[in-house]
Amino acid sequence: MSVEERLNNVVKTQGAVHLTLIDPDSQPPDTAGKMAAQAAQGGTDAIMVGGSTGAGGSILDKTLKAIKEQTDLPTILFPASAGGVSAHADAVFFMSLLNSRDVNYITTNQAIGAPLVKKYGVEPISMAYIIIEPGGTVGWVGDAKLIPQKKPALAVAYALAGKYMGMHYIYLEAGSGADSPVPAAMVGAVKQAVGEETKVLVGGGIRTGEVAAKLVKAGADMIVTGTIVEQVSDVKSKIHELVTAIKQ
Ligand code: 1GP
Repeated sequence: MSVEERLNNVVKTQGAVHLTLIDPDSQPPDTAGKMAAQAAQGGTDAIMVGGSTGAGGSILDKTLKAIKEQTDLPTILFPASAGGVSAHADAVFFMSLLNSRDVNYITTNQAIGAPLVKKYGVEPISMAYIIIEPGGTVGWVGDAKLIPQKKPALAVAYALAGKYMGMHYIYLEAGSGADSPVPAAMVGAVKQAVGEETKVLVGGGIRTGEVAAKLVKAGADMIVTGTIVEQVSDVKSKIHELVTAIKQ
């Protein structure tokens, strides 16, 4: 079964997926492996690996290897550029930053990275990446024309464009460590527009089970959390809190 099928199956049977994002730039590979193992014990469904800066090359490879050694969970690349492709991952969120002003983040990095994805045999999962205010580092790096929190219709328009271009997943991103996550009303409007088959991921600034549950209730199929894993001492308990809040 492909990683995409596996995730979609979790949505179908458990109501929602939880993804743990690990930034290779934030800790040594062995620590990343231990964090992933604890996240697995807490019930997360897969490990995303990537970051806006300093997340490529040998540090990326070593981080993935350490995660693979310590868990059986699928690993999914979350690349900021073609430099975020590694042969050691199971899958890659093959994204286009639809609301970027810079063609490099819409198609050029994708073209540079695509032959590597093929050569390495990493499973591509097509994704529309849409950055919402405040946007954080990724909004700045990706030169995104940030979607205002109070303009759900703009997020819907981009999400539909992604779906009509054939993307299976839509990622609504508020930016890592955002003060406020993507509003539930925006998530609901996007999910209603794209329908059941297209999966909606939400990330950026989600720190509690309560917030995650609200977003899933509004229509999110998958919740991504990253920063919180770096901040808590008990990763397993925090992930357990998030996972139990969003699953049926
Ligand atoms: C960032 O959406 C992800 O790309 C996760 O955000 O680090 O705030 O959990 P956090």
